[in-house]
Amino acid sequence: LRVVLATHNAGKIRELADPMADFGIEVVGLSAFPEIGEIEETGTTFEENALIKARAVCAATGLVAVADDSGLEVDALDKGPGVYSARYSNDWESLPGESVDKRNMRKLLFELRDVPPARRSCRFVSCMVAVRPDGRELVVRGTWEGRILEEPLGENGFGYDPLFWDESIRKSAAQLTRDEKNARSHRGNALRALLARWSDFMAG
Ligand code: ITT
Repeated sequence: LRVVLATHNAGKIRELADPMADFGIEVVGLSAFPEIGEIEETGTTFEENALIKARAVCAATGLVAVADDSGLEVDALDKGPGVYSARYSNDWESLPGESVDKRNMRKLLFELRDVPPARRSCRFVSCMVAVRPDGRELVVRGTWEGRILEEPLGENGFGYDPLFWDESIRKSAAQLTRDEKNARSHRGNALRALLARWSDFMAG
């Protein structure tokens, strides 16, 4: 039974596809369905947006769809950028050659410029949902606690990883291999919760 991963984010695909395949799930990406364009995320919570994406892709493909909606909650920013993490710096102009991820980090560092290390606590959140064509839905969540560095560190991962410091291992998320990140990340934790309930969800 094929399962479609309802994301256009290459970083998420890299982190999810292999562990799902290792679990025995035949994963197909959205690239197999070029007719499905950007899905507008109109929700105000990770759960709402994950459900919007998974329901739309399930309806368009007739396959079981899995979506991840995720983001960074910074306590000093009242848990922002949160569901707006991907779009955080859309109101900023890019420097020449600057990626959206880099521009997002530049804005975050600017907004936190007067916030000392002790008050830079944050967490990554991932809400992962699976939707079956008969309407059955499964919703799980994972988090990862850390703090925002004062400058980027490391080259791996995607998004805000170079600014996310995990004090328990004294490394940034971007200094971890994919497996090391999955072992502790919000997405890894959400995926483990999803897989723990997968056979019940798919039964019947
Ligand atoms: P899809 O909706 O197609 O899945 P997206 O990038 O728009 O892709 P989201 O709306 O869930 O996905 O936004 C998630 C953003 O949160 C992402 O673009 C990053 O900026 C940030 N983010 C989420 N997980 C992250 C991680 O593991 N490491 C670094 N940044 C992460």
